Amino acid sequence: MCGIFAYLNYLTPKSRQEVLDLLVTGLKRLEYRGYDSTGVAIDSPDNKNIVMVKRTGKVKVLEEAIQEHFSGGEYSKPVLTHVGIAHTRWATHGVPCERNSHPHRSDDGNGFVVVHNGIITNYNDVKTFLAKRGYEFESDTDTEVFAKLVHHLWKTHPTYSFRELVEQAILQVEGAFAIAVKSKYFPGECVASRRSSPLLVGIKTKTRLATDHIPILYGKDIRPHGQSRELPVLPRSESTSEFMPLEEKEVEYFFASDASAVIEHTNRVIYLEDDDVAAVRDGTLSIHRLKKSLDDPHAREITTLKMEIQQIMKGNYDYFMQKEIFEQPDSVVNTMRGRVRFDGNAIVLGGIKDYIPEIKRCRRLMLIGCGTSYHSAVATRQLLEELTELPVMVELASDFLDRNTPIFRDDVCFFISQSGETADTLMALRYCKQRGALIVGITNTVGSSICRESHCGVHINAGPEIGVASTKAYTSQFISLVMFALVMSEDRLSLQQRRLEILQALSNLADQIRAVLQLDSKVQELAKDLYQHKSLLIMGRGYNFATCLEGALKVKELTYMHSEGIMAGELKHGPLALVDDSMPVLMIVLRDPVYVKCMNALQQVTSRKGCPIIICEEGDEETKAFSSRHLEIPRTVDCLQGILTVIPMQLLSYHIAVLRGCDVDCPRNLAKSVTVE
Ligand code: G6Q
Ligand code: GLU
Repeated sequence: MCGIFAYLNYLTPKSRQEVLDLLVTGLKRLEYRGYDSTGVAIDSPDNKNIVMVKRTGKVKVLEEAIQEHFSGGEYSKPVLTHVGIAHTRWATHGVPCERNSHPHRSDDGNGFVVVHNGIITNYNDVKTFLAKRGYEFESDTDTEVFAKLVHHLWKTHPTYSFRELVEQAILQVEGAFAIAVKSKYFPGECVASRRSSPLLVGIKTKTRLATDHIPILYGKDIRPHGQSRELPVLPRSESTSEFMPLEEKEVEYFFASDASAVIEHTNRVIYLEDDDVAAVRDGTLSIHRLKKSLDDPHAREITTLKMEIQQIMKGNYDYFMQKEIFEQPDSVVNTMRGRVRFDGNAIVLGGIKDYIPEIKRCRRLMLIGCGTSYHSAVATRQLLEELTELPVMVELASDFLDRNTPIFRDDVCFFISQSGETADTLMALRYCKQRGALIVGITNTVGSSICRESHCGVHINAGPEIGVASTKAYTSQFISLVMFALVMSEDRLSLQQRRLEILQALSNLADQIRAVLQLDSKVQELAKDLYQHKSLLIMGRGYNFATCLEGALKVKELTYMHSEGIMAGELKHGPLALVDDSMPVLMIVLRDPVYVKCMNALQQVTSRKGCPIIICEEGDEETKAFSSRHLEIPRTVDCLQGILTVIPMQLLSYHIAVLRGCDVDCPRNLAKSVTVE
């Protein structure tokens, strides 16, 4: 996830300096979406070229560079019509550095420049195709192929319009993206599109628009995505007419990843849909579709925003944590995107594929992390043991170091960390590396220390997590480790049935997470019962033990209540003494191989007058009968249950924190990235 912002002023004089200010302010509003590097592109003062400024780090650094090099003189002279594009990056391919920052360009002459949000999953194929035609690449990003592809199409089809060139390029790329493109060959024009990443167009005019609808235009070259790798150029699209949505000519357009960047300029926006191509030419906006489907509306509506900036940044959510919980149907898909092929039942983890033979020969797997990241290791250990048939050790980084744990050259050590900067995890990594082990990083932050110091790794692609309490990173770490287990078992005949079952369940996961999120108001009611208590015990076993630990961590850190995750098998060895009719207890009892044992634990609790809240499977009347308070979750394969059971725990801790008046996004005494031991 990152931020795209583009600004087009048509017959509305603005100096380049003003344009740059606008672009920088737009980026600042989007910075919460991703912030490892930034960049802008505007026309050069002689209008013959495109000037780009890029910086690693926050928008502030870019702003300072712009103030230093691009103010005064020619930059303060007004220009009637101009296009500027800008980007704040959250790297997925290539470390954060100036070279990898957007905009990316098509050639030395900056013919076409592109800002992109998301991932182009077939970028390697496109790169190979273009490399054969003489294109040289200067960054490690997936994005660069897009700029060069448009350039290639422009060279081979000189009569195509800017919009048609971008359309043709879009037809050749796979993955999730929002893009905005600027070109020195098409001054005053901007083309933008999206597929699975948000993008909207803000419209500012002096007087009210004549219409609230922009009709959709279709080309005739209707073809499903990704059919061809040979990049044949399709018949040119034939859109009948360009629609004039405006009564007057002076107009300003804003293309942005979300409304927070445009609201201070205009409240009139069009939310683009997947595969819409929005093009502005001669001040006229037109929206085109690559593909016609029966239920398409005839027009895109101009919506009037009624929200404040602060609200929009968090969407309709009150807190970033809440937003991140609700993003999980998308973030889990992003983790799998371009890696899991549900049609062919194949999984490719590009970042570790060359190391798989070495990993298969190892003596044991070690999973090391802290806090929530450690819990993702606990959650997937059983499946890793089953599918890799290797011993799997799960370690808290601090304890692992305290013990001077023996490590051997044929160990494979996974370091799991959302930030990639946690000091304990990083030191454990260095300790293992010195002893010759293979180091695999599982992080959410490309270019972080753990990323850089690992031999290979998996980027979880959950998008930036702002709330200190980790939520979507946990479910994405979980899925990354499950994907690794699936890769390791690819050639084991005896495990094929099991693998298919898991793949099938992965394909349903996003919908099932959506269904669990529907429990929100029910969870809120439960929070009302609990928030004045001092303690909450969370019990479960097997695949759900990790949810108990993670749920208890969430409750502790957000609500400052005591909470403990208890392995149900251990109840009678001590914790049962805590249970009475007033102790709040939550139990996870699902229909999996440990169901009978969980039912025993449930009976032990209820016979001590405990009145647990039960998380059980939809329609499981027998289990529900044990308590009047339950949360039913959809059925999935045992090893993925932990993803569905942790979500009610995230919601519960969130609601209790709100009821107790705690600072949800920044709990006391905690920091997002723990860079001290
Ligand atoms: C939990 C916290 C915390 C976090 C650890 C490890 O809600 O976010 O427990 O998981 O501090 O952080 P990294 O995953 O960034 O290494
Ligand atoms: N995949 C692109 C990159 O790594 C875009 C990432 C983003 O959304 O910021 O540069």
